Amino acid sequence: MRIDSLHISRHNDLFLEKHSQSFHFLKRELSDKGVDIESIITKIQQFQVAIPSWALGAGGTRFGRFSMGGEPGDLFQKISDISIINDLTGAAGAVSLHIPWDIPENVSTLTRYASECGITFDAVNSNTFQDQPKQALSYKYGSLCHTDRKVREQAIQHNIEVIHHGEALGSKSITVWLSDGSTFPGQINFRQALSRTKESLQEIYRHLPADWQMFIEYKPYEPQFYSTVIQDWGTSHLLASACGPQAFSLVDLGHHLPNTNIEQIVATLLSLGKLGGFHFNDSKYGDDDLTVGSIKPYQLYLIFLELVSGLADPTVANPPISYMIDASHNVKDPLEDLMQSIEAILLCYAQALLVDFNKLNELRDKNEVVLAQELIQDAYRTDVRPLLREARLRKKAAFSPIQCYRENEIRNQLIKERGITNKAKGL
Ligand code: PSV
Ligand code: MN
Repeated sequence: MRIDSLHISRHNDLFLEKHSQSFHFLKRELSDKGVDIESIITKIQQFQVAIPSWALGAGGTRFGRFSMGGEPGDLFQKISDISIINDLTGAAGAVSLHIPWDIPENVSTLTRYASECGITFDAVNSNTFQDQPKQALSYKYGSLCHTDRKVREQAIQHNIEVIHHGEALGSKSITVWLSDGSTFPGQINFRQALSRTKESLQEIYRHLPADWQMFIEYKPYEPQFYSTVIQDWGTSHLLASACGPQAFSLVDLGHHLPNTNIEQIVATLLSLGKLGGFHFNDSKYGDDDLTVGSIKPYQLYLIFLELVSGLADPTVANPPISYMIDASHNVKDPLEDLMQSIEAILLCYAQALLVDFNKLNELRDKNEVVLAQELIQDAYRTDVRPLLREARLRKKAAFSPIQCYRENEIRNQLIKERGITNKAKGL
């Protein structure tokens, strides 16, 4: 289903007067500080984050799964759900597919439908962390790192097929996340596993179309609990460099050990020109995949400071970053949760855009610790919600996406349309 633009404009009308007051108040305040508010609004309007095809149903844990009803049963319905999020927020115009969870059948009808919905195809994701029903060889002991050449070849072939699916849809990148590693000391030879993984990735890279990028994720543990072959950004960078200029590292916020300084990793990868992709989520303990900004919003802001200043720095030769939300959970309506994540991302982005980085660097050069900290905290403590609302109103998206979603009883309509018990594929 699509959301009627009339419903959005009716919703917006209710807020226009109040919004105008708070927007103009903030505009005056920021203009007095020398902030170019129009360029910030344009940047907010342009910011896009892809939605994964696996985040639209109830996520569940290994202990249970609680559906909210009306889950999308196929790829068309998933794209339709993303178009609802995009119509309401104006910031989610792309889908990221995980294959084989979502094998695109009837490609021409699918791409036509997606374009009618205003949705494009972002990175395609391969899956060699699960065995599929008719698969010849098992990934129980790894895929690209496997000791058996035939298993490695099967996994390489799968990645090549994923690239072909992506080409048919108009994707321009593949994301590789491996669960390869070991659960007990002594299980694998670290050096050989790394070297086999490198050779396998290089083979996949040889099949990458000239205008494509390959993103390599890292993760310190889970589902393997003693070691993972690509445990950290350094290993991911080493492998991306060994593949070539079209290969990059991907930072997933949940893929770090507690207290890791992720913003510094972002800065380092940017200075190497090797930050390709970003998976947003939040975590309290491990790879919790919680709503973005729900646990550590200040960390997210510090990351955005590095993204904004790094990408604006003419000495940094990094391509545009591919952003995606990689969250999943059990207790919320996923569409509402994704809209909360989008809001959290844009808030930190807007706050980072307020910072005068020339001034910040002057303070840093003079070792003005207190003033440098004050400068970044001042931006973080600014309520930039009127800027986000203004950006949405100008795009004809909703003043308050979640409220508009509720007013229009979208979930109930989806339940009527699709039923209460259907289950989204994936995970
Ligand atoms: C792994 O934890 C991960 O972050 C990778 O991006 C996967 O492809 C995704 O989650 C879905 O399992
Ligand atoms: Mn991820």
